[in-house]
Amino acid sequence: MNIKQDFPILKQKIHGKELIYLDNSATTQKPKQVIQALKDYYERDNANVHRGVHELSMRASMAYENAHQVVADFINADFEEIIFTKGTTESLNTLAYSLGRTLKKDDEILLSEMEHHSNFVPWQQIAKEKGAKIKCIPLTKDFRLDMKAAEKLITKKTKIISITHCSNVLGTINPIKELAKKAHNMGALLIVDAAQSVPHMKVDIRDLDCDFLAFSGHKMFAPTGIGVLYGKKKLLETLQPFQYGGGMIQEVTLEKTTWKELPWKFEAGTPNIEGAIGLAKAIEYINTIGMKNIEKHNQELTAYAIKQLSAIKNLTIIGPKENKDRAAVISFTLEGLHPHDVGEILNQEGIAIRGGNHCAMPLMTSLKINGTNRASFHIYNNKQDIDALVKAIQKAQDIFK
Ligand code: C6P
Repeated sequence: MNIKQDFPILKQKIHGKELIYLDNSATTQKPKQVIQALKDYYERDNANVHRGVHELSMRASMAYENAHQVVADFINADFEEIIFTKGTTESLNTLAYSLGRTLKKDDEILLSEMEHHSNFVPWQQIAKEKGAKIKCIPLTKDFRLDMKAAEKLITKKTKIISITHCSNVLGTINPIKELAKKAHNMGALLIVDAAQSVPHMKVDIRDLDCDFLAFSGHKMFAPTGIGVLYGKKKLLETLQPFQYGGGMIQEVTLEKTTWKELPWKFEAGTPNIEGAIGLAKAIEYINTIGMKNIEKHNQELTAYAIKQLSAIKNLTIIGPKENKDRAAVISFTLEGLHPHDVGEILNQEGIAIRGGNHCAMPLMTSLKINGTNRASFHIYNNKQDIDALVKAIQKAQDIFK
């Protein structure tokens, strides 16, 4: 199967060189199947959803509802438990606002040092408002969560634990099942930031037993502006909506308003219909290749990349070196070179990687570094891409010698 052929954008040259796209943790490229689904929708079915009895509105509504079911099946949830948002960031902010309202002074929210700003700042802000406290699980020397420290940090005061499933900087995959058990033993809720895991591995919310889970469509071949908030039905039923408006109302009187049933209660306003349709198509695309095959391909590439990069002089990998519980995200620093300079040289070679703090400043502080370069792989990458990366890094080292 030549996967690269499914991605029209990859056919171009950058600065006269074949484009090698290694910035998949930022966003993935879109296969022609997803692009075609968006075109078909606008050429055939475009209408607002749940607001008309005309043919187009019914078609759009059916496609939009079907997308909820496709996502539910993908992560082993129920239809009512899938709320569409504009991405992981909005999903986590929704929780910080809705769940945050229930917090009291001196309640504790447990995060980790490797959180993305989207899973850090919303909690920090709501904690400030409520007089609650933020605690952070530190890292071990091999870039994993310090579970011994976590054990001590999870107490009766802990009300919410919100942790990334996979670090967007380190590639570390965290022991969510273990954290869920510890959280529930203390009566706390476990939220999972799955922005970097759902696109790369089978995620089953019942197996993980998390209470909420957030992810973005654009990191898994779907358009930007569509994301998911999964929540256990019994918890979503008790939560207050984050936004109010059309589409989520059962009845409004001068005195009070009642909400529609789940998931619509949390989807105020005209939703991102094309995004939802694109996400359903992207999941169909993933299922056709098979998540197990994707996982295997990405693991093999990661192992190869770690081996090749480790052989480069003055290069330090910032993340676990072994392949177990680690994803296709490799951060590295180069002695004496600024990540942006490296990124610029690689760009001249047609290679797209990311450099900087990756929206994870608390992690940079904990590691005592300003930033890293980061190469992240997906299904259309191959060993030749990694060989080209290695060559370009060596060129950057030669230039800045
Ligand atoms: N990380 C990266 O290059 P949004 O932007 O809402 O789709 O996702 C936010 C987010 C939340 N958690 C994690 C672990 C993430 O990696 C991201 C997005 C991108 O690493 C853009 S900063």
